[in-house]
Amino acid sequence: MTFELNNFRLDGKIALVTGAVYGIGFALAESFAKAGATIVFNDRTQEGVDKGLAAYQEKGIVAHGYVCDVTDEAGIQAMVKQIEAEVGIVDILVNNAGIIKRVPMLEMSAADFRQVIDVDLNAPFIVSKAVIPGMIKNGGGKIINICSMMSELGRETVSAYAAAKGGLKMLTRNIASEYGQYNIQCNGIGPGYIATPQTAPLREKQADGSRHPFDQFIIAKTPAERWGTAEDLQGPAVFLASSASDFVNGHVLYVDGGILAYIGKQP
Ligand code: NAP
Ligand code: GCO
Repeated sequence: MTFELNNFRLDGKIALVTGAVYGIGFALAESFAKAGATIVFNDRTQEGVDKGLAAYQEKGIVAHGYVCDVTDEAGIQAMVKQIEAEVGIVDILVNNAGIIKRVPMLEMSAADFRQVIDVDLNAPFIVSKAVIPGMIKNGGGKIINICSMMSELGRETVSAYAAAKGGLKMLTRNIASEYGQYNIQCNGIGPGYIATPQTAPLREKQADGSRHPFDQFIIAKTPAERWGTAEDLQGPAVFLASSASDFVNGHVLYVDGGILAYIGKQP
């Protein structure tokens, strides 16, 4: 295929971004809409869906919102069938919905560990399984799994999250391996440390007005010397959702300001 700038466009495509009422999911959906895609998203509550619809409307985006918990396999199967009937077959799936529990492993209950695995790893399996048949029927599709620095690195208190995101990297490679023959590309995006509600506790100002120690730590570990923004992820996501990446498969694209390449600033 000869290169055209239009290769980066998403016109006529239907993109499902899970958990995209705010945060990274919302930013990715916004960029997909700017590239021409029709946006579909879900949240666990009608209140969340309504909040999301209003937020998209504020950006001039007419999105389609569905109430569904990504861990509910029957619910996801029904939601995807409803999307296919009401909007159309999903061309692009972003498995974005995710949680984290920051608890020292010896203090973490097995139930909490399982909940993180359920949302961050089992759910991408469940949602991918629901959309792949339509993609095969459609002649292809794009799946983007939102991985993490913790797909490569560990740190104290995030054992469940790292196990899930490490597994999500391998699920990405396996979907790529199993469904590449149907012109489905499955890749990951590995964000660095991004300023969203999920990381707000790590950036809280201290009582004396100083920066949170973890905030200072991340600045020292990032060559770009800043936290990422959800907008930093938009270009890489549009690339992986577009025909410009049709021969990129099973890859995790780290968008981390250089963290994984860097030993860290000398104190
Ligand atoms: P966030 O601000 O906490 O947003 C997470 C989203 O997922 C929310 O919309 C949440 O909806 C939704 N969600 C959670 N559990 C769900 C479930 N069971 N069913 C449906 N939706 C559910 O997180 P974020 O920072 O935007 O992160 C988004 C993704 O990027 C996550 O997978 C995260 O692990 C990953 N990530 C984040 C960073 C970072 O530094 N922020 C870096 C690397 C990777 P509710 O409002 O209903 O809870
Ligand atoms: C943490 C952070 C990280 C980020 C992200 C980094 O507690 O270490 O929440 O896990 O969310 O995953 O890529």
